[in-house]
Amino acid sequence: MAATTCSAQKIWINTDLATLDPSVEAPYGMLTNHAIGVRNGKIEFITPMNGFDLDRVTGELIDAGGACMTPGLIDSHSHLIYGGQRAGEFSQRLGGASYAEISRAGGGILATVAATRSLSEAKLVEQARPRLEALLAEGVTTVEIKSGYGLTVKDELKMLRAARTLADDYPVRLRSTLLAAHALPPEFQGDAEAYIELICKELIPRVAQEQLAEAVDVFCEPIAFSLAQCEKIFIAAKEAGLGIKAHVEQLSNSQGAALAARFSAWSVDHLEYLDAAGIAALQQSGSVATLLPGAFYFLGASKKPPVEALRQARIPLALASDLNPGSSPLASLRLMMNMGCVLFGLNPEEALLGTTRNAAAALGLGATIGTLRVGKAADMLLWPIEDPAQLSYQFGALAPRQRIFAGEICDA
Ligand code: DI6
Ligand code: FE
Repeated sequence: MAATTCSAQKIWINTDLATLDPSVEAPYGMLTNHAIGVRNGKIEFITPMNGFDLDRVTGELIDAGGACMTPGLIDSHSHLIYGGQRAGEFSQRLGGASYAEISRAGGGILATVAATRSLSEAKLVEQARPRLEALLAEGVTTVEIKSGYGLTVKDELKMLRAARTLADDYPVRLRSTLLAAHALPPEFQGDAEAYIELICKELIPRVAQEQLAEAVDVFCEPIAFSLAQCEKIFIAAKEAGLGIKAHVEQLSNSQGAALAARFSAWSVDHLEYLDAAGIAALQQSGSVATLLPGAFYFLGASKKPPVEALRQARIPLALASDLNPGSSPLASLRLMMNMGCVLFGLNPEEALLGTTRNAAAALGLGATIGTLRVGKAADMLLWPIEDPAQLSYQFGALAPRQRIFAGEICDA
């Protein structure tokens, strides 16, 4: 085999690449004993060590010593900007109250809304720092952050700006999502339609114009917003050129997934109550089904999402943290991979796909991140593992040996 001339800014040699690339026909898209070069923040080449002539290489060489490289992890669903905490509610639930009961009694999301409204953008950023830092330390290189605890034009914009200010301080890609339809704010009690109108006529156009979010999300549940209300929001989001994501079928079967599928949603999330009609609709739309085992676990839910039916229908599955103060105060995507396997029956390869390739698609970023492939962003992790299944199997005492963001090494 002819020697390859390889030129790049940085080249990792002697590494097993879990590419997750569908064109590589091996579990995890594994390419053993390869070299990977990066230039200008992107993957420049991938080549076998066998036939790779070190004398014909230009670039800084980094010997991975046989370690395994994966794409950076992507948390495609989080609410990590918020004020305060809700440990009191946790105790109430342990005493027998349900999440929906607490919510109807004015606690729940509205308690966090009050705390979030009372904080400045700078204070919100400070409170969120440890949560983002925890995700980054375990290998997250892209995070989605939702608004939804402001519920006024001013406070929703404040949350979205806080998300941007926070992310600008770290080597991480941010996707932000407007979730104004998270709960009905107290000022609009008894007039949900007026709030929906405010979201559609004022908030969505403003957020699109100021480029403060890339997508719009809704909480489609009897305790939150109806199908008809969510549809109005999707129409406004489409008109504004924003992506669509949706919290659906978490606490009830409300047919929200089928509605979101009609609008070609990037993702539909939760899905414990998803039925066959919802699955058929997702097959048509190509939307990602995002599972959130943290919320299932933390709320002590018993109904599981229909994983086997989703698998049979070949719907891409993502796993995300849903990091939020009420239903998933769990700042770990790796824990979600473990829970996705143990609680929902994913296999470790599906769990890693769910936090890389399929998570990228859930953010409309399938073309730029999520796999190790020439031309994609060089967001990569070098792990002290022998088998990529360890990333789902083991929790704690396992962190990336090297975290590479846009081609730059940024160890914690
Ligand atoms: N579903 C959830 O699990 C979270 N939001 C949502 O739409 C809960 C948010 C909270 O309780 O603060
Ligand atoms: Fe959520």
